[in-house]
Amino acid sequence: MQIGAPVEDATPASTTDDSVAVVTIDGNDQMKFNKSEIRVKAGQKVKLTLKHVGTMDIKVMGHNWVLLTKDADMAAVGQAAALTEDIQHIPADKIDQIIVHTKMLGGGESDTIEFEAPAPGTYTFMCTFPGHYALMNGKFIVE
Ligand SMILES: [Cu+2]
Repeated sequence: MQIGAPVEDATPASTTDDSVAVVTIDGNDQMKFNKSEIRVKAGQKVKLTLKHVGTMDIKVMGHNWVLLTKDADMAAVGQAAALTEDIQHIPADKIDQIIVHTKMLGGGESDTIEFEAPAPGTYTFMCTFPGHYALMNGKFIVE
């Protein structure tokens, strides 16, 4: 290093590289997600935003985005979630089958979560609002 040379500004690490997967998924008043498949790469940080693009109330048409473990039983999680009193509908007795989840949202709301992509494989995502998982589910693929 030259003595007297101007000090260069530190270059910030790029945040637009492959280390972050930015994902947006919508849920609507027709009880549908707008994506049935989400692909990310192993080792990526996932920044996922769920948007409820409808107008219905959380108590009538709430949506969340719940990522299940590889060996989870979606129907069992969905049925347990329907029995929970809490509006979040995250069943305490099935929490070991859930990797990560957003908040439950009503129309017009959104929530962003960040998590590390799990090991490569195919996972299931779902909405745990009572009665929604049969229509509101999809594959989360880690390549
Ligand atoms: Cu839903």
